[in-house]
Amino acid sequence: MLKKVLVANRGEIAIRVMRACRELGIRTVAVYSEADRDALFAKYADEAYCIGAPPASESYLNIKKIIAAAKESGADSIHPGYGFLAENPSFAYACEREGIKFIGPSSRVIELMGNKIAARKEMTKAGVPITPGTQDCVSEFKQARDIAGQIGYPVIIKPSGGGGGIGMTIVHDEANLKKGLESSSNIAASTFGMPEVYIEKYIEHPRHIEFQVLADAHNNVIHLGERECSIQRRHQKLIEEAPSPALTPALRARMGEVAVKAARQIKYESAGTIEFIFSKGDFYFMEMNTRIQVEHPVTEMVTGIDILKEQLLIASGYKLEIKQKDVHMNGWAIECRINAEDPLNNFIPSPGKLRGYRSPGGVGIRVDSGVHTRYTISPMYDPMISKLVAWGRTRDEAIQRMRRALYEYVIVGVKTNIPFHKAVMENQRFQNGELGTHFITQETTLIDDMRAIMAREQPLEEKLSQVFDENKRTAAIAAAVAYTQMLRKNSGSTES
Ligand code: MV4
Repeated sequence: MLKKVLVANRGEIAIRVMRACRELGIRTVAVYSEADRDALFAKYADEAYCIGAPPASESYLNIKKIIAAAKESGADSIHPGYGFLAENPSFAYACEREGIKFIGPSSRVIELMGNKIAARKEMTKAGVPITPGTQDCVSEFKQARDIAGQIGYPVIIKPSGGGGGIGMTIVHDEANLKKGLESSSNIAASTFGMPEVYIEKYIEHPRHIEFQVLADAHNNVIHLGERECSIQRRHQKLIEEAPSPALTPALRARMGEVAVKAARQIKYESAGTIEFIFSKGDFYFMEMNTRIQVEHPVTEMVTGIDILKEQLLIASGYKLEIKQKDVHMNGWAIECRINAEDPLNNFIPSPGKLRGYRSPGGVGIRVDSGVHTRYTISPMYDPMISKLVAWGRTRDEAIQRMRRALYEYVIVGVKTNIPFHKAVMENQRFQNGELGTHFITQETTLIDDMRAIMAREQPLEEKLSQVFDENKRTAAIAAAVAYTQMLRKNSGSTES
C-alpha cells in the first residue's frame, strides 16, 4: 500500500483525494501557493509545503517544485487531481524517473490519449466506433476538400493536440472550409504548440455521455456505467447526472463493453473516462480523459463505489476486487457545479469573500467543497465554490431534492450561479430528460426564468446580506452591550 501521497492540487479535489487517503490509512502532503496559505485543503493534510507565488505557473504547474516537495516530505506517490498537471505526460514522466508513483496511468498512455489523431487510430484498432473522418492529420486544402466531400457537410475541424473544444471549427459548406482549416490550425499552433488538425463528420445536437472505467495492473478492467454531461456552456460542464436518461440497460451494457475494450486496447491502468457523443441511438468515441474527473461523485452516488479509493488501491498494485457483475446503478444522482460567477453578466467570475456561507444537507445530499464562512475565493484560480450532488431513488426525486438543496444554500458576499441551477431544475425539458449539448442555447426562456427567480428572492438576499454584514453585527453587539450596562447601572447592580 502507498504510505504517503502528495496531492498536487488545491480546493475541493485536494480534500476529496485526502479523504480517501485517510480512510486507507495513507499519510497526506499538501502543496499550496502563497494565495492558499489559509485554505482548508492545506490544513486538512498531515503536512503542507508552500511551493510558490499565486500564479499557477509558479506553483501548481511547477513540476520541479512539486517533485522537490515530494522528495523533502518523503512522499512515495503523487495524486494530480484534475486540471493543472493531471494530463501532462512530462509530469507523469518526471514522477516515473524519480521513482515516485504517479497516481494515474503511465506517461505513455497520457501522451497517446492526448494526441487525438493517435487516439482515433488506437480506437479503430480496438473496433471502437469513431465518427467518420480522417485517419491522419490534414494539412492541405485539397485533401480537406476531398474528405469533406466524402463524409458530407457539416464537418468539424479539430486540433490533434488538445481537447475540450478549443480551436474546433464547424464548417457547413466548401466555401468556408479553407477559412476554417486556417483558423483551427492557427489556434492549435498557438495553444497546443501543434498545428495539426483533422476532420470529422459534425454530429448535430448530440448528447455527451461518458463511461467511468477502472483498470488495474493485473488485466482487470470494469466500467461503472455512464454519466451524462450534456448541460454545458462554452465547453464548461455545469450539470452532470448518472445514469443518462437516454440509455436503456441493453445500450448501457453495449457501450460499457466498448469502453472496457477501449481501455484494454491501450493497457490502461487507473481510473479513467471514455467520452462518447451520442445521437439517435448511435455513439462515437470522442476522447479519453486519463484523470479523475470533476463529476465523478454522481457515479459514486449511484454505484456506491469510492472511485478515489479504488484509484489509490490500483496505484498500490492491488487487484480490483469489484467484478463487473457486482456493479449496479441504484437510483439517480445529479451534480450542480456551484460557481462564484455573475449569471446576469455573462457568467463572468465573481471572486471575493464569502461573508455568509451555509451549505445544504439532509437525506441524499452531498457537498464537495474546499470553502467555509469567511473564505476568500481567489481570482487566480477556477471560481468553483462546491459541487452539490443530490441522490434520489428516481430521477424526479433527485431533481426535487436538488431543487430543495439549492433553495437551502446560503452564500453571501459573491454572486453565484445558483439561480441558474434553480431555473434548470424547474425547466420542463430538463425534467423530461430531453438533454443535449445545445440545451442552454436552445432553452431561450432559461435566462428569463432565472431573472424571475432572482427578482423573487431579492428581499431575502438583502436581509441575508445585512445579517452577515460584519460592521453592522459589531455595531449591533456593541449597542446591546451598552444597553445592558446602562440597565445595570440604573438598577444599581454590583455585578459587572
Ligand atoms: C464533436 C461534436 C459534434 N460532432 N464532434 C466538444 C468538446 C470535445 N470533447 C468534443 N466536442 C464536440 N465534438 C463531432 N464529430 C460536438 C462537440 C461539441 C461541441 C462542438 C462545438 C461547439 C460546442 C460543442 C458543445 C458540445 C460538444
